[in-house]
Amino acid sequence: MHPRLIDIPVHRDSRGALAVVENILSIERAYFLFDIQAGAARGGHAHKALTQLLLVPSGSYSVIIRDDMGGTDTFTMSDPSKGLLVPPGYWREIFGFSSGGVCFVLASHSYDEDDYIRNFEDYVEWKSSH
Ligand code: T46
Repeated sequence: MHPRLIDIPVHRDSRGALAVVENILSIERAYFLFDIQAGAARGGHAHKALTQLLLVPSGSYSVIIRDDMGGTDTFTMSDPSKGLLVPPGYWREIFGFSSGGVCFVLASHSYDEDDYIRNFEDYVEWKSSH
């Protein structure tokens, strides 16, 4: 499975909207990026085993997904009813945060620094054996 946008069901009524993430991935951890400075970039790594769903509860940001073959996909996240499902083994860079932009992440596993590959050459080498 490649990284892809998925629809998040939204229940909207006169009071506003409620979005539900259910039965998409098994979740052990949630975290969010906020107060991101203009021009700052996050990510710049791949995960060996972690599956993530990236959401945008407010504002906007962009994500570049790279694979080891030079393939690149760019996703602009601005719709709370869309999530970016990122399976293990893809390089990602997160940038272009709007003022007040929040990247909310649902993750399949607890934090483990050993799951990160933070150097692109190491990532390409790791992919060649996985
Ligand atoms: C990702 C993007 C979207 C923890 O101690 N626990 C945690 O659960 C996380 C996610 C991070 N940290 C610590 C590790 C670093 O000392 O927080 C610090 C910043 O982490 P990092 O440089 O990895 O942050 P980002 O924004 O580059 O990446 C994060 C996630 O790490 C990553 O999984 O996909 O957000």
